[in-house]
Amino acid sequence: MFKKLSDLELLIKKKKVVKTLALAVSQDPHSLDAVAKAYQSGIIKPVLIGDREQTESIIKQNGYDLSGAVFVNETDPEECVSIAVKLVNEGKADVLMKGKVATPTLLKGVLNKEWGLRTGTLLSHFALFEVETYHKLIAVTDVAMNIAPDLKDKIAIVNNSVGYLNKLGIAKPKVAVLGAIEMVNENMQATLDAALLSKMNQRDQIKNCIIDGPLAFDNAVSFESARHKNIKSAVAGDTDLLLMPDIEVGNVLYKSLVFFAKAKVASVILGAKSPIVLTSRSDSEESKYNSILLAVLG
Ligand code: COD
Repeated sequence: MFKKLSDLELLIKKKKVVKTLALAVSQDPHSLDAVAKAYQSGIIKPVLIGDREQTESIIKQNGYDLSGAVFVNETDPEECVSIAVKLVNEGKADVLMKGKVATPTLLKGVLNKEWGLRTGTLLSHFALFEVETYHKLIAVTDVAMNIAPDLKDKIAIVNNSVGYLNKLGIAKPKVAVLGAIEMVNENMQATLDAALLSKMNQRDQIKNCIIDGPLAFDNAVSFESARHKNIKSAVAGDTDLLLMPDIEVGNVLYKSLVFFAKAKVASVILGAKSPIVLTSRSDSEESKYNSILLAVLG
């Protein structure tokens, strides 16, 4: 597993990947900053869909070099999403990125039955963190798309993330299914789902990974905590992927890591025809850039 998110850039350069990125509602300084950086690194060819006058003014004010960008002038956000999604659908762009538009507006476009990016599997959010106090990058899912996943959804969410981690070179990622405790409690649905996911993995119903759960957060990320509780697990303390019980837990963990632990992050939506860069307004330019790297590798 990589230790730093900057390792993603080295991998892209090694593979010599260049992708066309469609930015939906492009008049967004933070997104344009990351897009300009990725363009200058030779990783993407940008298509900027939005208010052209405002977009060009931001580019000029900040002195970005986006000389090779294609502009599509459109002032209505929903129409921008529709144009960008259709470009990806028709194979004219490889990566969709959210600009100055609300998350549900973008996701509704992505899920559109006629021209969206559905593939028949559940779409889910995947975030990859670089945390100083952990010995490798650690992925977290789903903190932003599926609100209250049931067992079936959780299987799809694990499969999306494991597939992506396999692509990044981790042949058998270690997956910790989180609960508030490491014991099965019949009143806590998260612990019941976790036990079932572990058993399905043991029986090869969920492949290419090692799943254990329920694990409390401390057991999942610390050998010491697991040893202290006498937990025998191939995952505890060496987790590659944390599966969240629901969006609230996931979102609070994501923001705690960023705000309190100063973690760096990259995030994408998986399960669509191509990865989607969907960062939130509070994410830094660096995390938007890292997310582009992650999507380009998908
Ligand atoms: N994957 C594939 N298909 C889906 C998914 C999914 N994750 N979610 C819904 N669908 C399909 C359904 O099967 C249905 O056919 C259609 O889409 C509409 O389903 P609804 O009515 O449940 O979905 P919507 O359009 O009301 O909402 C979908 C959202 C993704 C917009 C919704 O789940 C949502 O708002 N999620 C949280 C987004 C958010 O605010 N995140 C916070 C970011 S910080």
